[in-house]
Amino acid sequence: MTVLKGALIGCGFFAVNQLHAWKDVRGAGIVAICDRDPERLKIVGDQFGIDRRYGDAEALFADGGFDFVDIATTVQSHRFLVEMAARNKVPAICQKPFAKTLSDAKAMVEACRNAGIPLMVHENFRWQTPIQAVGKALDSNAIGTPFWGRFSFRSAYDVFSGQPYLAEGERFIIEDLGIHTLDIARYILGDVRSLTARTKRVNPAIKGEDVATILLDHENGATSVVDVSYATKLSREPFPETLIELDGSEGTIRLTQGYGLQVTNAKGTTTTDVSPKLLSWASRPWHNIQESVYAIQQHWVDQLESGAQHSTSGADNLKTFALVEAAYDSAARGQTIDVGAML
Ligand code: NAD
Ligand code: 89V
Repeated sequence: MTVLKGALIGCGFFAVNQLHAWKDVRGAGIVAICDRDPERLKIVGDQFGIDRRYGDAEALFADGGFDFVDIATTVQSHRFLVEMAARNKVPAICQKPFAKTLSDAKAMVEACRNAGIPLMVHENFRWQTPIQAVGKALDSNAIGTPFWGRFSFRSAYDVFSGQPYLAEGERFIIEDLGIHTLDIARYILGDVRSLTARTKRVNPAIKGEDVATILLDHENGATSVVDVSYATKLSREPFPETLIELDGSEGTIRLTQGYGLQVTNAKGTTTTDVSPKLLSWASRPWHNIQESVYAIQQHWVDQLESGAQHSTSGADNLKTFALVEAAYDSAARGQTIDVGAML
């Protein structure tokens, strides 16, 4: 089997998961890393035994010798680095949030399309084992036609210790976490016609909103609610589980805390354990996310080999990113936003 060579840019908090996952992925490996912070470059280079190290992305691309680039920096550099990949005709993966604005995101997709290179957004939450299980149950027609859904992520987990920048932005939960939940809602119930949102900041120590409630009108006529909060103190902390409720013409699906999948229809109720695997390098409670990192990276390689579209291609992610922008716009103006008109 051909082994694709990858370069990874941005050796911070989350990239460590990506590098572990690349070691497990069939058909690819990371041969070079880049970070403008020499300390991170050394720590990560030593940990994963990668000798080709760069402090500057231009120098990395100038040296070349890799088949794809995995951009794991924070959002400020995404457009710059994706366009650099396009100029160098190197297929690219870019972490979420894909861009700072929808117009930047559209320009990035256009640049890669013009360069003829595949572009995938590392939108990994839809690849979580429990989310895939919900999708499969729905596809098997277990509950008929879904007409209502709820996609919920409510927690008081301290995300700021690992990712201090999350406390500093004008925007927080929709841009960072709700983006995943909105993507799951699209993945399960299809694209969205219009959206209405309300936001709040409960934690006085951060700048952005930490609570959001979003009502989605899906193109297929279903209605769903995406509700996300980092201000919700529960007896049993659910981080980082997304809980799902779906009502359909023939039954219901519930993805409950602790990774239980309950399907009820005319045949009765079945309950299945859909827990993610604890990979050798993973740790609880992050293992659910960590397994999905492996899954999306394997998908990247599989689709490159077959020439098929990626599930979370840049073009697909524009439709998720539009929901993020629409949610902020709706909350600011107190109005329902026509999402189709933004695309
Ligand atoms: P981080 O700040 O810990 O790491 C980013 C690294 O990129 C830093 O080491 C920084 O020096 C480097 N960097 C920034 N700009 C650069 C440039 N132009 N050239 C070279 N190096 C550069 O951030 P993080 O917490 O690892 O987050 C990175 C991205 O991953 C963010 O977009 C975040 O939203 C995303 N993330 C995704 C998930 C997920 O499940 N998909 C989870 C956590 C974080
Ligand atoms: O997925 C993310 O981007 C992370 C976390 C799960 C902690 O919100 O920031």
